[in-house]
Amino acid sequence: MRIFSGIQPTGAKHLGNYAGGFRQYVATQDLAAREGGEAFFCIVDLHSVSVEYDPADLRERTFDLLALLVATGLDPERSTIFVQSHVTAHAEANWLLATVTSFGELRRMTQFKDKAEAQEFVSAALFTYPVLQAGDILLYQTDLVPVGVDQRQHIELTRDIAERFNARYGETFTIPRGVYPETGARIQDLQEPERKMSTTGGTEQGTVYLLDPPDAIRRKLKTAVTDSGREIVHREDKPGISNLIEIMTVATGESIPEVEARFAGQGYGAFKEQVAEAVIALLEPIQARFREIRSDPGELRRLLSVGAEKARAASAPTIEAMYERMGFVRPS
Ligand code: AQP
Repeated sequence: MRIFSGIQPTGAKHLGNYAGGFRQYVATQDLAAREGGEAFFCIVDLHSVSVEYDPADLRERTFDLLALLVATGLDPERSTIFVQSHVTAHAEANWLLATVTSFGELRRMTQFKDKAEAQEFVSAALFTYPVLQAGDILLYQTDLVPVGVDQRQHIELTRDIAERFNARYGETFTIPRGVYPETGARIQDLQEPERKMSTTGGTEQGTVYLLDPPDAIRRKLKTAVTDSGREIVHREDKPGISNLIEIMTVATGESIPEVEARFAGQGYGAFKEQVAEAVIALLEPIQARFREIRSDPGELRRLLSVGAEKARAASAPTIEAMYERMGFVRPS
């Protein structure tokens, strides 16, 4: 069994990324170990440059993200953690797969539409982003892709691209399946609970960053938008409280009914305080590990070169098969 997921190094990582990403990476790393499989986690720096960014910032954030992946529980001995641009097969697969992806498919991607609206300069890279993502996944003959539900449309497109390539050139790719968490698959912005918590599109006060100090977390949760009424229940007409309940499940591992039962009859104010304390308890040990790991750049560089080597070896047979089946003359 092969697991693959990617995460962008730009921007400060938030609780939504933890719920749909980091937390699931650790769980699937364990699953891969139990099943005798392999897990690959990729810092997708090529994706990050599809929107405006600062090169110096990208460099620092790449190391930050590596440290955070390890601090949240990934083990570089058991999983392959690597940087996308260190494995050139990703850029090559992007071009080859673009030939079996239609303009119409890419135009329908809601992430492109949302992000394009927010950009002054809409790059061609932002438009073709899902093709690069499909290549990331398919190069590793991936079975499972742990992600948040915001990525569902891209995963479906990846499956379509893989099926089309297989039909046209012969069986080449495993058809991957998205893995979405039962709760916390889409954490919403605390200030605007109808929008997802996001690096580029959210509000500062409504976004809990994984490296936020406890006071900031308390302040953000305290001012979280709630709904009318008093009941602490997970219901469609209560997006604010439902979001806080989901955050509580992510922080403590409880189910939604367990959180509802524990806080039945209590007011919103007390509940928000308890959610803040649970998030702080979750993040404090992660932050301490992060600081320790991040302070050793030599070790981080070593981890990256080990990861790149493993990822190159794992992806090489697939990119070679793609070239062969598409009729390219290969160097002897
Ligand atoms: N709000 C969210 N709830 C649950 N999961 C989420 N993910 C992102 N937001 C939420 C999941 O995090 C993983 C990494 O996503 P990414 O590489 O796209 O990182 P990002 O750019 O920091 O994510 P954002 O905030 O979603 O960025 P923008 O603003 O660019 O749209 C993925 O598995 C994703 O599903």
